[in-house]
Amino acid sequence: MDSVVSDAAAFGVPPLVDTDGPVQPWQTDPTRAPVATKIVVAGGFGVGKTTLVTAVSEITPLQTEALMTEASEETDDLTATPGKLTTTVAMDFGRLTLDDDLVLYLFGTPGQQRFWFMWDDLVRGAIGAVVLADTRRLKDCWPALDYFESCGLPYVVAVNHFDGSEVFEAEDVREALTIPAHIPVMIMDARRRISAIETLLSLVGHALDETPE
Ligand SMILES: Nc1nc2c(ncn2[C@@H]2O[C@H](COP(=O)(O)OP(=O)(O)OP(=O)(O)O)[C@@H](O)[C@H]2O)c(=O)[nH]1
Ligand SMILES: [Mg+2]
Repeated sequence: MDSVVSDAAAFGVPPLVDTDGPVQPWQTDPTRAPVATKIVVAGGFGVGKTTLVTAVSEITPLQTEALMTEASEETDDLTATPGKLTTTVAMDFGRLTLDDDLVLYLFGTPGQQRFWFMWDDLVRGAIGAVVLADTRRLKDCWPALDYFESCGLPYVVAVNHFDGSEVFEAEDVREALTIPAHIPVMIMDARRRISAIETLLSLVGHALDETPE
């Protein structure tokens, strides 16, 4: 028996296609089954998680940004990112097709500590995580590193150099965070699509090395 997809095509039912973003080859060809993978983008508060998902997503990303008010002055330190007006209160969601039939579904975590309880749900089924780090606030990424170490999820570390921050080599950051040699650490600009995609590719490669089946 033919697949449900080709039966639907025989009855003139259009294939399932997003109305948003460019149509990908795997969306219109019923013979192709893309490999869908889930990736988590984590790290401390205001380190560039939403920026990364937005920069690479080929669909309009789902965002759950809330305006920051004086009420959070005591808990949210904006010294490093004075221009930041909003914060993620649930998650970011975006999609990126690599090599035509590898589809990455990207889930950005909320950075504020009071929303960390959501991480357990966000990481379920993920193949790996990108941990973003800002060299001015390196300790802010420790909770994410600890979290992925303890749950055994493969991760890479991506250093997001903010304007005016001192520029470090990836190996300096590895040493400062005591990241084991087999885990990729790279310098990235979350605002630049190509740079962010390189990070995601590195994670996919690392996740395959760690869990080849
Ligand atoms: N210079 C520079 N600025 C960046 C970079 N990435 C993000 N930003 C800026 O940093 C600010 C914070 O970015 P967000 O993407 O909202 O950070 P976030 O990690 O999602 O923040 P929360 O969800 O609140 O934890 C924004 O104003 C971005 O424009 C970068 O690579 N370089
Ligand atoms: Mg965010």
